[in-house]
Order: sequence, then structure tokens, then C-alpha cells
Amino acid sequence: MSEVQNVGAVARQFQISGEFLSAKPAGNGHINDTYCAVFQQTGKSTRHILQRINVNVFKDPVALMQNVERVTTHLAAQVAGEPDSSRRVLTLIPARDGRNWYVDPEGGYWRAYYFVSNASSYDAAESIAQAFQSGKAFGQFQHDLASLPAPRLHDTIPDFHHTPKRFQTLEKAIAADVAGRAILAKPEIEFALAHKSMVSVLLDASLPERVTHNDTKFNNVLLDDATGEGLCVIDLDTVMPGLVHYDFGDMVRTTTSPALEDEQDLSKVTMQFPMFEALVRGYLSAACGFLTKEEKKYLAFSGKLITFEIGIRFLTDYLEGDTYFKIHREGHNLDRCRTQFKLVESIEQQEDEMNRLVESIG
Ligand code: ADP
Ligand code: GN1
Ligand code: MG
Repeated sequence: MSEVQNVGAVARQFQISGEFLSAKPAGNGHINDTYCAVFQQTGKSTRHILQRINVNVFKDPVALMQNVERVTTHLAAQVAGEPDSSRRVLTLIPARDGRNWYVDPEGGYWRAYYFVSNASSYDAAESIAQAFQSGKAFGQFQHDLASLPAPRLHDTIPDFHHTPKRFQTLEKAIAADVAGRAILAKPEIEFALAHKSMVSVLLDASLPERVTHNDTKFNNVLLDDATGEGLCVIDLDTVMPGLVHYDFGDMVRTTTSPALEDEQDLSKVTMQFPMFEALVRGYLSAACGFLTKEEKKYLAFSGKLITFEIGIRFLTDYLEGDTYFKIHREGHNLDRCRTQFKLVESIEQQEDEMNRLVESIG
């Protein structure tokens, strides 16, 4: 069976009316498989999102779906009554058996979402307005989830942003060198080892645990095509307890540089201060009400740390033979690592100014 036929067969297992017409891959995610599927009903076509969860990465997909269900239900209640509320939160489509997921005959776990129309995601921010909107949308997301009732969400990936453990994993990968690639990544390994001293800073700072998204890539917020507004936060697999810095840091990583994550021309990779300013202003416009002084103090630093953390994860995967992130060319993970480390350097050069800016905003 072709992949499209397979998606069609899966789609029929969800409570979607109409006839399945076609499906094509959506987005550039490194982990799950995402498809946009088209259905036809009485001459009208509708679209829906179908996703196969990567169970090598998410070991407990049922726990993950319980998180997603609780989070989307809570967020929907927060925006109920607002204009356009159905486009502001992801809505799961139940499977025919009433559960929010379906297991295919090969053991693949699938879920479906209503399609948010007239909205787009971008792999790199194109304007200051977009950076502001992204910061605001993720800040609002944290704000709205601060009132999520107990119990604590499941940790869908334990120690996901535990930078010291990520660093230890890198050290082991360097020592084992299973793919024989350490020789090809000498400067990157040296860069990583030279930055070891910062890996524990956030964990040593006694910062409060909150409900965070943990994968706030710029392409994980849908912007309204008509107004440019940050409309809907997506990709909820890693929503779990965390520090606000995991989110803010990943926003800095993915929103402030004009270059794509896998850009090979490193001269294009730079932390653009005006984009950072817009991001902070957007984020604080939604989050400053609940952030403590201590949390605010580490916002600029988190950009550097999380960029470094993702950089060492790409480097580890390169050294381990590309077993985690999807790759589309040889050396892809090493290219990704290089952009991250270049961005770390750019942040280092501007860190004092970044800190002063954050401090100056009330
Ligand atoms: P991945 O894990 O593959 O990154 P995402 O959940 O981020 O998965 O989805 C991939 C892409 O699919 C997004 O960048 C977005 O363009 C599109 N997308 C995802 N969910 C929806 C939705 N409910 N409505 C419209 N587009 C969506
Ligand atoms: C992965 O699934 P995606 O592409 O949104 C990864 C993130 C990384 C990101 C780097 C579960 O996110 O942690 O920051 O790639 N997700 C997981 O682009 O590992
Ligand atoms: Mg995504």
C-alpha cells in the first residue's frame, strides 16, 4: 500500500465525514509524520491534519495523548466566546471507537486535528511583526496553561531540556564514536566542550516549574494569513512541566536569525537584535503578569543555552549515525549543529545588550 493509500485507510478510522480524496505531507518536522488530507462531501472539499506519532521518541503515546487532550480542552475553555475561537486552539477529532487516537495494523499511533484554515507556519521569521506575534502567542499559551488543574502533566520525554544530561550523552557519543565521525566534527566537538560551564545554570537557579510547550520553534505557531496575528500554537507533544526559559530560549533560537536551521552559509546566521527586541516585547506583553524577577533575569541567557542544547543534540545524533532526527542529506545534522553554534557565538557577542533590554521592559 502506498503512503497516501495508507493515510486514506487511517483517515477512515476517524470521525471525519465525506470521502477521502488525497493526502500530502505537511510541514518540516524532524520527528513525527504529518499529512494534510482532503475529503469531499456533497461537492465541497474539506481538509484535516493526520499525524503518526514517532513512538521511538515518544515511548508512551497514550500518556502523550492524555496530555494533548487535557491541554486542548483547557485552552478551548480559555478562549470560549472570543471571536474566531475555533481557530485559536487545536481540536482533536476522535477515532470511530471514541478514543483520541487510532492504532494501525502495524502498531502506528495516529491522531487527527481539524484544519485551521487561512493560517500559515514559516520556517524563519520574515519581519519584526512576526517575531512579536510569535512571542506573544507562546507567552499567552504559558499564561493560559498556568491555570491547568492538577494532576501534573505526564513527562512525555523525561529530562527533555536537562542540558547537563544532554551534555553527558554527547560526551558518551564522542567517546564511543560509533559512526567514526568524530574526526569530521573536531571544531564542533571542541566548541561544545569549551562551553560546558553553562549547562547547569538554569537548573541551579531554583526557578519555578510551570506548564511549558518545550518546542517553541517559530514554525510551531500558525499566523493568521489576513492579519498576521499569532493565532494558534501547534505541535503539542512536548507540552509538560518545565521552565519558561525552555520556551523563550527556543523562540530566540528559531525566530531571531534570518537563516534556516540547516543553512550551510554560516555568514547568514546571526542573532538580529531588532528581532530579539520584538520577541521579548511580544512575549512579555502576555507573560509579564506571572513571571518572577528571577525568571526574567535569565531570559536572554536562555536563548544562548537552548540554542547550545539543540546544537549538542544535533552533534550527538551526527556522531551516533543519525538515529533520532530525520535527515535529508549526508551531514545534515552536522550542518544543523554548525548553525546553532554560530548563533550561540552571535548571542554571546550581544548578551549584555540583550540583558539590558529585558531589564528595561516593565
Ligand atoms: P511536526 O511534528 O511535523 O512539526 P506539526 O504539528 O508542527 O508537526 O505540523 C506540521 C505542519 O502542519 C505545521 O507546520 C503546519 O503548517 C501544519 N499544521 C499542523 N496542524 C495544523 C492544523 N490543525 N491546521 C492547519 N495546519 C496545521
Ligand atoms: C524537533 O518535531 P520538531 O521538528 O518540531 C525536536 C525539538 C528540536 C527540533 C529542532 C521531540 O522538533 O526538540 O528543538 O526538532 N523535537 C523532539 O529543530 O525531539
Ligand atoms: Mg512542528
